Amino acid sequence: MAHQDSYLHLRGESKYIGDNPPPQNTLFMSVLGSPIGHGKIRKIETQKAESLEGVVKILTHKDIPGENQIGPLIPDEELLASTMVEYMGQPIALVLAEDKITARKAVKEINLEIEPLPVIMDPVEAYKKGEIIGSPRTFVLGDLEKGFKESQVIIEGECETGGQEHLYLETQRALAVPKEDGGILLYSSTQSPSAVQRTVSKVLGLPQRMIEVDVKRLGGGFGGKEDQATPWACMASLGAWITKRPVLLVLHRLEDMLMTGKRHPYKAKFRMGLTKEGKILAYEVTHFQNAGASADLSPAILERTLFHSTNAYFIPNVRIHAISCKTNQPPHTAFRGFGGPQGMFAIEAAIAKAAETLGMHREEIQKRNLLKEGDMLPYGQRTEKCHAQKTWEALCNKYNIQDFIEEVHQFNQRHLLQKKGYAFMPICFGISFTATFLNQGRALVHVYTDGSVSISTGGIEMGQGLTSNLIRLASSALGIGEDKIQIETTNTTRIANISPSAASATTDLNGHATLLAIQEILQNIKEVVCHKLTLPDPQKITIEKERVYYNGADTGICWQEAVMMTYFERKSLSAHGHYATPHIYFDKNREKGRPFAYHVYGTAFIQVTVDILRGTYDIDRIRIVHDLGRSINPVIDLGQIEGGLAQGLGWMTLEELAYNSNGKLLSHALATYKAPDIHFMPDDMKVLLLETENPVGPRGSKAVGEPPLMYGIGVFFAIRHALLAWQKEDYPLVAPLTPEKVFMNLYGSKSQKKELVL
Ligand code: MTE
Ligand code: LUZ
Ligand code: MOS
Repeated sequence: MAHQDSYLHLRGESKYIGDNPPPQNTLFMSVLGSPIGHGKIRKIETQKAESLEGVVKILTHKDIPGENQIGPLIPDEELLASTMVEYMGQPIALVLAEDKITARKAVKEINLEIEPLPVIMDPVEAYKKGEIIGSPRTFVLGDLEKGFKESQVIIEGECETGGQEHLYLETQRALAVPKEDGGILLYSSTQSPSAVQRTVSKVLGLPQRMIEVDVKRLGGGFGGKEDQATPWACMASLGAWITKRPVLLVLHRLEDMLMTGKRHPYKAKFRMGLTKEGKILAYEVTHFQNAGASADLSPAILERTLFHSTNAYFIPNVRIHAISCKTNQPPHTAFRGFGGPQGMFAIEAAIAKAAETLGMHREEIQKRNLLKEGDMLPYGQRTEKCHAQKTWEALCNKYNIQDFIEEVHQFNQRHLLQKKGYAFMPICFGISFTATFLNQGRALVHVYTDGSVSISTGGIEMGQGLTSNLIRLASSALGIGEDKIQIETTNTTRIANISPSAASATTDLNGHATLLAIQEILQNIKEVVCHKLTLPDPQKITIEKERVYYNGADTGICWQEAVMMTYFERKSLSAHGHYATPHIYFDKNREKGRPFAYHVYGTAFIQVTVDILRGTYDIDRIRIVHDLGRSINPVIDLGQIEGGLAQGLGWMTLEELAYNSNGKLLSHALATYKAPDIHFMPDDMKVLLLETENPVGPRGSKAVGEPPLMYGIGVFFAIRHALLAWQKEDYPLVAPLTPEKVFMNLYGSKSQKKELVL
């Protein structure tokens, strides 16, 4: 089954907010962001802008009828800045105009007087000044000091990862339409309709029931719309509530890149103790998260960093410490992996350093310490159905990796101006929201009298293929064709209190809920059929290919007839399913529990060639063995693996957010921010979907959305490996490793560099 939207997408026919002509009388909104990174607002003068022809109204914090507060976890974020601005681009005022161009023009005519204050861009500097968000967290396993005492080698070091722009194709946007009762019908490009509903209700001072949020699909979210679709929806709603006219707000790409938060940059300090054979006995790490100017989801993201700090390895003695640091960058937010990748990068960096100190291959240490069945993770959960070693071995055997490694060594002996490098990258990613209460999903299923089916869930289609997965699951549960099933928009009046479509758990939660609702309807149908045909046991009814069987024998009744019978018997053909992931909990006081329903495992092999003259590089080949459970739809899953991988590769290599010292983002356009394209991906790429058991997933499937991103981390160490083949040196463990940085690593520093002699 192809991706449900593929034909529409390819033909450019899929609809997004703002694609259809806006409703009559619609006003266009434009946002004035702070021109500086930190300062005290002295004056906001709007008269001149307001007098422009076509401008209807200018809104500031004073126009907010409810609370000027949108922080999702900690109330530390204003919708519109009142007295202080804390990052460049922070929204201050809104223009409502009869057309888009006038709205944009008027923004420039608003006069601001802001007294500048010092800007902090570095998390460690913020930490030293006491600028932290929430409380630092610490996970402990075993006895760290004892582990270090028993170690034969101890290494320490520092590493750094950069931020990442989400670069969803569809920028942030919302259309707010006033309803007759004073409420708002809101079309928002959000991963979290209930977060939008909740926050708009707070900002407008209206009950949640008066805010209806409807989402058809997103042109990508990648975490960037888990929480940060909310402010724009609030702004459009504020405009609609005040003017009683529909309001459309669509961010320009430049505005989106300047104003929204990104993946959190991190710095980390680590210490690792090992035996001479490479067994890791102790690991200590402190993560400094660059949270930006307000909390947003940072505390939850910090938590996932803690959970994933030992990646796919068992380490008996561990101390993980993590601090969220407040800086003058936009509030950084969810991004595929949600803090996990940053935690995993640090241990991979430590292993690289350890290997270089011990004179071993990195993969020897990786392999020796891979998780096994029943191993204890630092947060108190033991591995169950652990496939860390299995995916590693399957990778080596299936793809003859040893041959590639030979090839790399031989190539490096023969070539001076080019060096090859490789890296293995195992992953272990926990599936479930770490905030246990979010692990719930709901579905509303209707069967119409013609036998066609309508399904609403809390899940959002953002390109990841949720719609296709739900259709597949429903079609096989009902025993009817995929063409009979329709997935509706996600709407807060049909499904309430929705958890964000995030944490890779959308199909798990909403798929299970859909299956529960379907079971309830099928029960009614089966009982009616048995009653009508005077058969004793409804459980013996099955439906396959739209025909009804009893005990395996055709009853002569088809799906649609069974549906009609049920209707005439006045039994319900609709049901609401509610699913909550079983057996998960976490005790934050002890920092122990069983937070994840299961883990996803996999191993990647990445090989690169570095041009030693220019610092440029190519990815030669990638091999991946990925643990998928029983795939609902391999085409979708493969797309997720390749897409996630590409994003991970980009994060580690090309994608660099450059700020100046005043907090201005310099790389705020696609001319200056380079994301990987199809040419950057290796021509030679193979993925093996390893079928494994997962009793917890719908139809035995496993979540796939985020984990593959972390395979991309391997490319950093593959490039480093090639650099080491040129010259052994303690290269900085700083990502992204852009071609410029590679060049500077090769020739840039004052230390004695090997001279290139031809
Ligand atoms: N794939 C596409 N095409 N577009 C997206 O926005 N988001 C990613 C991933 N894959 C995303 C995507 C992120 S961050 C998550 S959490 C999951 O999809 C969310 O969907 P799922 O829970 O259905 O996997
Ligand atoms: N969002 C969230 C997430 O609120 N909690 C999580 O654990 C999570 N994990 C991944 C992505 N988004
Ligand atoms: Mo994904 S970062 O959980 O939206």
